[in-house]
Amino acid sequence: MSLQPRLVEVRQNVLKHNDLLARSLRRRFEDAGVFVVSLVSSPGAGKTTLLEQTLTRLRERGFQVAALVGDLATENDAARLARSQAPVKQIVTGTVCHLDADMVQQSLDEWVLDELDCLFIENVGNLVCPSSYDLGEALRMVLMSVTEGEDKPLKYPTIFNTADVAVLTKMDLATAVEFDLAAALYSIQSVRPGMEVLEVSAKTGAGLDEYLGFLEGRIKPSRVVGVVT
Ligand SMILES: Nc1nc2c(ncn2[C@@H]2O[C@H](COP(=O)(O)OP(=O)(O)O)[C@@H](O)[C@H]2O)c(=O)[nH]1
Ligand SMILES: [Mg+2]
Repeated sequence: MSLQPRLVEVRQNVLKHNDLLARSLRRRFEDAGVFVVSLVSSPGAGKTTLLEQTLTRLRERGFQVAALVGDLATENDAARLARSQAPVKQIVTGTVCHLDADMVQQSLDEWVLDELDCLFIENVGNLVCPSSYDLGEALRMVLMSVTEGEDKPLKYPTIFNTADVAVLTKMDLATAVEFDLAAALYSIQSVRPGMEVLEVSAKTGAGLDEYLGFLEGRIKPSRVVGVVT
């Protein structure tokens, strides 16, 4: 027997296990009334910066939010996100270039999901590996910063195809890097026709109200328990 078919078989088994677990996670999240959002992008596109703002502002608006964050090494991002006062856990993946449903499930042990309105999962910065792993999320957000080049969706179509919404980040730098918005939108629509695209700057706050409105519209309004002061 050649080695190639065995490798394919193992990969299919891993994905099948992940898909089954993700399906049960999704049911668990739905039963608990938790809206789960994952963030995927290349390293440095601005996931943690936007997520810190998201957690802070949703808390101010009365939502109970929490976050899981994956990285190959360091707990740096968890420390940054914890400044929002939301519960945060870091998943250190070692050599693994993506989160999987097992990692998410294990991280939920100490949390009471019923008490949450929204759980965010920041994936490892990578435009390839995360696309194959369902985490049981209700919404997958792919971030693309204006400094990365307008053709990234054409080069990495799978991550855009598996996402539900695209967020263009660092819009405050658009002019400086001669970002071509029309070309970027064309790239996104080429691989995922009809995809909703939001434009934000976590630095200046531009676009954040519309972005938060988009999220709020998807988090169950019945889960709002009052404004946190
Ligand atoms: N100018 C600008 N810089 C940003 C913005 N968002 C993030 N950054 C910077 O981009 C770098 C990477 O951000 P980070 O949130 O760590 O990205 P991540 O690796 O995707 O989590 C940091 O130096 C941030 O300060 C933004 O909206 N505007
Ligand atoms: Mg990060």
